Amino acid sequence: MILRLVLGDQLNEKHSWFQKVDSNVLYLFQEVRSETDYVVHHIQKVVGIFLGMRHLAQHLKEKGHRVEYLKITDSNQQSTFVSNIEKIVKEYSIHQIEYQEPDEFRVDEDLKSLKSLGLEVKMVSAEHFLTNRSDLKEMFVGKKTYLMESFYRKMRVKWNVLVDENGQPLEGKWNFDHDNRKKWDPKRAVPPPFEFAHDARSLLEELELAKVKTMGQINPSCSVWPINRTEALQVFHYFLEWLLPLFGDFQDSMVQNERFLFHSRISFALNVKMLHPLEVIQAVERAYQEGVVKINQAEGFIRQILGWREFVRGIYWAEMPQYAKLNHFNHKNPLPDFFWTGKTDLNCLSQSIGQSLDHAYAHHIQRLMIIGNYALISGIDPDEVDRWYLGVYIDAFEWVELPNTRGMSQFADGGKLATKPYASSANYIQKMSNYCQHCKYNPKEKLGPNACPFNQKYWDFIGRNADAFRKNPRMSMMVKLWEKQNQNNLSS
Ligand code: FAD
Ligand code: DLZ
Ligand code: SF4
Repeated sequence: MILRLVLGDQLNEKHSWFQKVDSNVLYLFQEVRSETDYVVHHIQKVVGIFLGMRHLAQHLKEKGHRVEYLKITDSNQQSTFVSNIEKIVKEYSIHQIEYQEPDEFRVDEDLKSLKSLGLEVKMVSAEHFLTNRSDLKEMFVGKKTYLMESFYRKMRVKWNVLVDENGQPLEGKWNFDHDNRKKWDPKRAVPPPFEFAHDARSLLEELELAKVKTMGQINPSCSVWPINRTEALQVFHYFLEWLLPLFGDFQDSMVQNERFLFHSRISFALNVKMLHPLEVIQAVERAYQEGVVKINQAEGFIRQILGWREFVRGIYWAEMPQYAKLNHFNHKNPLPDFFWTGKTDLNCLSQSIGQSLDHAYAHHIQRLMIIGNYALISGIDPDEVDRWYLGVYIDAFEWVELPNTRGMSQFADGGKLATKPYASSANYIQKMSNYCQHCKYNPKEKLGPNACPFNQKYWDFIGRNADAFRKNPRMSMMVKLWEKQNQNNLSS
């Protein structure tokens, strides 16, 4: 008998494995402590994954497949993937184990150890990504840094997306970012999020019984996160119809009490493979071809998936395992307690962390320019920052979380991924959001009790790294400004 593993982020009912029923194949799903406990996860993330796993297992059973499902409360649980597998191998006289390429280095290493069982062990494609693990490394061999834009152009040509028959970009440009990112219009209404009635009550009791430690809030009967392909497609189609036309315009906006704005919320569905990136990209390209959206909206969205998503995955596999230890600035400060409660007077942080804890979601700019920016300029240890990001977001899996957090946001890789640190004072936050209007601090003040803490922390960050930043053409201007301020302070 063949044992096939289905991991919690491999919920792809369209995988070729499932297209033929074979009574000699046993599919194994495992709810295990090694996965619930490697960080403190958001409760909505654990529930989303477990409901998704349970749904796919049930769907496969109904189609006639043989399925073994280990629940977190089962008494015969061995608590790690490998120890459970060893037990099942004996129980079912398994002669071959197959698994889909795992997305995490840690799990990849664990599953390699299955070879020691003396059976045939085969790793197959997860049939999801648009690049192989090693493609990016090969593309940038001998280079010190990776460049998203050149990678992205190659991907556009390779997958024939928004290019003409000569491989040139449609409408003459590869990147339409300059046409996006408009100022927020306060009179504009945001469509409500698409929601599902899910009954998570018995699962929540099981998680409590098993004493799984989690963070954040959950509504046990209603969720914005899909748990199967049908629901994932509903979220995506809702995005196409109601949100995509304004996605690019307000991509970087941040608005008091608006959690999702015009973002798609498909990252969870993509990362657990309920949706395929190419179907999403091609649907958006079609919306452009049919005149439903302009090129800037379509290209801006496609770049995130065809470009950034594949790019960060390539960096993960090129740089692991050493990437997870990098700490370029040698930051050592602990994560403030308000990351776990959202309770702080800094309104932008209270909004962004608060919604992360309430919904397991914040959009890109909140993650980068509010929460990540604060951690960076405060000198917080990237290990602590990583653990928080890996736990709190519904879409957080290490292959995508780590390069975004440790690399792009904390610059802990010294610039392999980003050409400069994403650090800013209150100036940027005031420009891109209305958070400052609801805050007790003054974004314009640098000193005194009402001064926004982002200002003091930002200039301190520039000052303590002045020597290094002077050599970076994208940062040297800020060092000059910092020197000028110091001179003025000395002479006043
Ligand atoms: P949209 O804004 O609608 O974008 C569409 C899709 O593009 C997303 O669903 C996602 O699949 C893809 N995408 C956009 N930006 C990125 C990016 N930088 N890297 C990879 N894919 C991208 N994304 C995750 O999926 N998991 C993470 O753990 C994660 N951690 C992040 C940490 C930090 C510090 C930052 C700055 C970004 C992180 N991102 C992560 C990227 C991005 O914030 C999320 O993909 C996005 O907010 C998900 O919401 P959405 O589906 O509404 O995205
Ligand atoms: C994130 C997560 C959690 C919380 N629990 C499980 C689990 O119990 N079983 C499982 O198969 N997967 C889980 N996951 C997702 C895994 O962390 C993910 O499948 C691996 O890291 C492979 O990338
Ligand atoms: Fe954030 Fe400062 Fe603006 Fe307050 S004033 S919202 S702390 S940037």
